[in-house]
Amino acid sequence: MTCLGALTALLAAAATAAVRPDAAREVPDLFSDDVAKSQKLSTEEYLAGCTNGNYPTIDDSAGEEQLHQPPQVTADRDGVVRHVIYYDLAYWKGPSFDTIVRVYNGQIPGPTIRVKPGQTMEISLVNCLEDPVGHDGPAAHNMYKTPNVTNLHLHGMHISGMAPGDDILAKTPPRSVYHYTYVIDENHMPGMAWYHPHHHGATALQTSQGAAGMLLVDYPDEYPHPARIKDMPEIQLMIMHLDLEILRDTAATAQDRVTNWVDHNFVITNSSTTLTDFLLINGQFLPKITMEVGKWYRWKTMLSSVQMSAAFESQSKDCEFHLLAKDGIFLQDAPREVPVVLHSPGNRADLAVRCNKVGQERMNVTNIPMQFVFDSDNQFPERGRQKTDPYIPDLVGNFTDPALQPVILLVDVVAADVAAPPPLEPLPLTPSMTPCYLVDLNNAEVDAEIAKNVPEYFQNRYNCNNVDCSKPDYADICPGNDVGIRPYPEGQNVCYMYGPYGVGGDVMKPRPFEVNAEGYVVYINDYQIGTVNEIELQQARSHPYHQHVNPYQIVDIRGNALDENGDQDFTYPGDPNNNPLEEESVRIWYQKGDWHDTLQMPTTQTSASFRIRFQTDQFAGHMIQHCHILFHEDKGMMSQYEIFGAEGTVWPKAREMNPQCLLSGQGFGSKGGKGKKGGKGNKSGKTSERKKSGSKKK
Ligand SMILES: [Cu+2]
Repeated sequence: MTCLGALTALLAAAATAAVRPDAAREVPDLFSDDVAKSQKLSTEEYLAGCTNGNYPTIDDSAGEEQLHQPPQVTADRDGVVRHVIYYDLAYWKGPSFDTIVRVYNGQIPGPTIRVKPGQTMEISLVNCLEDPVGHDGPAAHNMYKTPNVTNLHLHGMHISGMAPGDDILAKTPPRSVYHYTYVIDENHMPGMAWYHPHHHGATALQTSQGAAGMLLVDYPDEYPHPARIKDMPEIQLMIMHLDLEILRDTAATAQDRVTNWVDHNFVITNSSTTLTDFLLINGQFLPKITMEVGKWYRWKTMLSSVQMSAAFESQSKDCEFHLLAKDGIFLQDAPREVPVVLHSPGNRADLAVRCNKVGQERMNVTNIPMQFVFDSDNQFPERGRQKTDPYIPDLVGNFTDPALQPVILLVDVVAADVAAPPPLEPLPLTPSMTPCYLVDLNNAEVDAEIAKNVPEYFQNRYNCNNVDCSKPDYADICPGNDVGIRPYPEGQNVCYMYGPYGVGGDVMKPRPFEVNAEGYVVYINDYQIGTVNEIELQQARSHPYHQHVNPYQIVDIRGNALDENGDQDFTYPGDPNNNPLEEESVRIWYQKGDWHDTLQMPTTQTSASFRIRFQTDQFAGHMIQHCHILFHEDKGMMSQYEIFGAEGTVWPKAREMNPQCLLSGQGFGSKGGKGKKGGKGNKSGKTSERKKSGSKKK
């Protein structure tokens, strides 16, 4: 029923981090057995499992308590992971105040869903909320809206972006059920993903209340990991940022009448802290874990934040962090010793951790400089001189501000009976452990392949600004435009990426996320399936770039020095001899060759850029991309690429790059052989005609 390795690890972890004994609510068991679970019920039957006004209380008011682990959901006997997610209200007693939240299954975070490569997941999302939906209609487009409409996104999974899979354009209105089916390929990289709502206009409001959970792709038994890695006790740490004051604005605009956020008076009723803006772990304020001295543990950390970035380190340096994977993809040079653990919103880290001195150790928030001042009237008032002092609170992407909350986690390091294990040996990702969609794309042969497929590199740049119809840049989105994009009223603050189509940021044409009567048609670029492609992420420090469906590899990191006037050169690509990552801990964390699905650069250099490469592997259709500051996404900083061609097509050269890489359909540990769709190149597949879309401009 469950992965034995995972179960062993969980049992081992149970001594240090108990599965929540006081779960706010038992999820109703609608099914008598696994066979019954495979059947779909009626909408009424699912809704009968909602709390229907009888809200549970989640009590996280106490600080410095033992960390709870979320409940774990695993596959049924037939290898299908089935789960019902109730999106419903709960009363949350926080460390400083109480409030009403919308959460998954009455818990913060939601249950951890565990799946293995080759399995299928069937998730029924039950929206227990009632009408009205809140602010809606054309005027609400690219604004905070419809807080009671929801959907589900599996962040970090290499799966189809089309229904009934990870289609984030699908909607689940109040009192309805949506059935997702996700097919996970045999060659899917085991690692960490997570799930959260992704209904445009309500993504930030919904996710930031605690509606999020971990999704772990477990290692198959055959995975050739050393036993010492497999047997490390696992500790799941979902770091969450909750800032009531920011959410109050969002809730007001969205006409949220369900929570009490709009009218919340910020009276501190609980005694663990007086902060109303804090980082929680698994919903708890400053929780505590216990570790035996010298023993290795597997920390699975992630940041479910809609705005703030976070970094932490061991205060006394008596705990070691060895990074194994980022964003669910194993490092080529694992384990990589890292002095600081870094997360932008949505990032995950898989770490081997040990503490070497008995006593209490603190995990301290660090002060990595990256400041970006929002000032939409005067875009860059301090261009090149943005190390402002005093620190301005209206920032995005800060990894910083230890003054806000200096410590996020306590570790009680206790004496152990057994001798400490020896240091970790190198754990390189061997060729036979690499899925073909993750082969190294960092060489000249690939350059030639890219040049063939992409005449011009696509440049991605994001921005937020007030619409100014006196400027020609805004012509396309102002009233009277002729390109089929909704006109925005003068002065509306809108977020966007730059266009035009197929080119991106080299021409200053704002392209907010757009719909029209025929559906979502404002693609920003298209890619042929089964090819390698490159994107330059410009001004990459300000907005974490997240891409659905296909993860990407960092192939270049560039910056530009300041000139004698203190101004920054905004020429792209930047200077190859200028690494903009000023801090050593940051340079260790972000390296050429690393894979990510969400990427932001902690630097003070405004014009710093990354180049990324990815394969358009297997999945045709929509590939969404957006800023993972979800407030920006809701305001339009989102777009989609179209991947055209025959579903199932893979890059034919992957096996030339790495003859042992795992093809689609080929499981880990299998001895060579062909996958079920093995070797199907873009020449052998039947190429579908590209969809016409009205607002495309080339
Ligand atoms: Cu952003």
